[in-house]
Parts: sequence; structure tokens; C-alpha cells
Amino acid sequence: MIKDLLRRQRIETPSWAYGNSGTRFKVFAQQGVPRDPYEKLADAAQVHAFTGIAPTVALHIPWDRVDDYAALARHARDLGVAVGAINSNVFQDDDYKLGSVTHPDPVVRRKALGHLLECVDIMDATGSDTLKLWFSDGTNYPGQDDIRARQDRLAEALAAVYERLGDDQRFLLEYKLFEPAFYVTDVPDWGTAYAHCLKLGDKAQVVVDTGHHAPGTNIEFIVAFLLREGKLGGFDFNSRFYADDDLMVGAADPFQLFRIMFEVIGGGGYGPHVAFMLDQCHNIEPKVPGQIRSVMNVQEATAKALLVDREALAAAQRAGDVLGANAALMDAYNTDVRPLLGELREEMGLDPDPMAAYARSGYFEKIAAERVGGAQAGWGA
Ligand code: RM4
Ligand code: MN
Repeated sequence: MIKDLLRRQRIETPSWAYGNSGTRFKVFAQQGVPRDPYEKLADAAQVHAFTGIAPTVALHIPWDRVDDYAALARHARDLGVAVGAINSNVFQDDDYKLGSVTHPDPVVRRKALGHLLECVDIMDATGSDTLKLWFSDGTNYPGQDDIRARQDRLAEALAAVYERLGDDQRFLLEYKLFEPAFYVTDVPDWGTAYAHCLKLGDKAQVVVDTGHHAPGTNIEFIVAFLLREGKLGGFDFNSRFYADDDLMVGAADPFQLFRIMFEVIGGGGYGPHVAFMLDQCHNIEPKVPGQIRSVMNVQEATAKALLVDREALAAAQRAGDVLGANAALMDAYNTDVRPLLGELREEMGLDPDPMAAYARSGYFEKIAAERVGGAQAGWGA
């Protein structure tokens, strides 16, 4: 039963995780990094080949711009994967210095909206059903712009995108506490994202990027609340110690990841309607194994959350047995699920140890030898 649920789990990897990335201080180039979206898909296909549960890849436009998106989607299928969410990018153009859809100048707002609508065209061409919207919009100084007017402009743009969505398409609105804007961020928290989505309808939902909160925020509460309202569309998983660190999910705080998965499962969010996506960068570790490890971390947290004895937990809760209820959760968390997952992989025809199997496969040596010349893909390139 638990194995069946785990077999059906789907975790989406991001195309940008395979390119070079870094901080604003330095990008460390790695060997064998993809030069184009086609090569990124090939790397993503390796993650799926060794884990069996990562069959889709999120694209980021314009980083993954190609002439023929239908051909890119076919290439993905030939590799055994598919195109997942389309991520818009209205934060890397000089015009967006003061904002994109909330910019005070209507000409810039129209340009930003044009990009978002183009992303829906790309969804049509690739068969993707999800548009992910993240806005870097905000202000740095008190008085710089009118907070309320910016909300009005945001609402107007979101409504126009919503109108353009097909019946089987949706958008996920992402929030982030701060950065790059330091004073006001126009979508800083789940409440703002939720309020905008609620006005629009069922095809607008909130996406929780686990790295986008103030320290100490109880993310599992947000998850439980949004699920209860039918407004949790998915996750951008990653880990953080300080801010938007984009480290491997489950690396910094595996217990938090378990608590989140526990709420997802209990709230009826374990299924294709809530997308489990990774939004990470591997700045100093190798990228394909970094993604494999991340997929495994989510899988382990999920297995532990599925192991919680919900009946015993409910009984303890009803009886006001605080310690018993807590123990029901901790027993599951403290279980070593690695043997179970090894068995599951063998049943799926996979190697029980994806990290070791990838290392033995020779894929890294192959791409390091083949991908010479050309411009390596990079975050922001
Ligand atoms: C943003 C946000 C988006 C991601 C970009 C790269 O901080 O998390 O989801 O697409 O970064
Ligand atoms: Mn994100």
C-alpha cells in the first residue's frame, strides 16, 4: 500500500538546475554542463532513469527559448521525460528595474504581460498545463511608489493571464518575502498570493517555495491552510539556512520536510493536482547527482510521512494524549525507510542505490568529454 503510493509519486526537476549557477559573487563553471535546453533535458532524463519518479522537467523562459517548442517537447518524450511547468521570467530585463507587471509605466507593464501570455503559448505548444509566476516586483525605498496602485496593476495583469488560460491549464502564483526588492515586495507572502488567486477562480493557485519565508515560519501550517481551501497548487522545494539559499531539499532540515509531507498527505494533497517541483541550484556540488539526491530526499520524507499510524495518532489526539500523539509522529520520522525504498526501486527495475548507480554509469565522463565548446547554460544567461 505505502509502496504503491510511493511508486506513483512524481517530482519535477528544473531545467536551470543543470546549468551553471552561483551567487552574485561568483559562478563556478562545471565540466559537462549543458549548452542548450536539449542537453538540459538529457540530464533530467538521467535523474528520471535512476529514480523512476522524476518524469517531468520545468522550463524557464527565456533561458530555455527555442524556435520550435513542439520539437523540444518531442525531444523530451524521446528521452522518456516530458515538459512540466513553464516558468516565466520578468526580472532580467533593463526595463524591469522598477517592476514588471506593477511598473508605473504602462508600456513596461504591457511588455511584461506580453511575456506572460507568450508563456501560455509555449504551454500550448509543449502540452504543459502549469504556468508558474514569480515576480521580483517591489520597491527599495519608502515613498518610491504607491503600494496600493501596485496591487491594482498586479491584479489587472493576473486577470489578463487568467483569461488566456485554456480549460486544462492553470497558473501558480509564487510569493517571496524579499529580494531583489528590499522594502516592499508586491507578492511577499502566501496571504497576498492567496487573495489574488481567490478572486480569479479555480485555475489560479498558490505555489509554496520552501525557501521564501522568514526564518521560523511554520510552513506546514501554510500548507494545511491552503490545502483546506483548495488553493495549494504545488511546491518549489529547496533548503535554506538563511535566505533564498536554493540548497538541496531535505539537506538543511529533513524534519521540516517530513512535517510538510505529513500535512500534504493528511490534507488530500498527495496526487497530481499538487505539483512537487524542485527549484534549486547546485553551485558547488555536481548537478545531476545533486538532483538525484534531492529527489531521494523528498521520497524519503514522503515514505516517513506515509508511515505515520494515523489511527493511533487520531486516537491519541482525541484522548488529549499529547505525548502519545507526538510519539506517533516521531516513530514514523525516526524509521529508516532506505531499505523499503531500495526494495521499491528493485521492484521498479531500478538499482536500489541511485547515487552509486549514476556514478557507475559513466554518464558524467561522457558529457564531460562530449560537451566541449559552445556556451554553457547558466542561470541568468
Ligand atoms: C525565483 C523563484 C522562481 C524561480 C527563479 C529562478 O526566486 O523561486 O520560482 O524560477 O527564482
Ligand atoms: Mn521558486
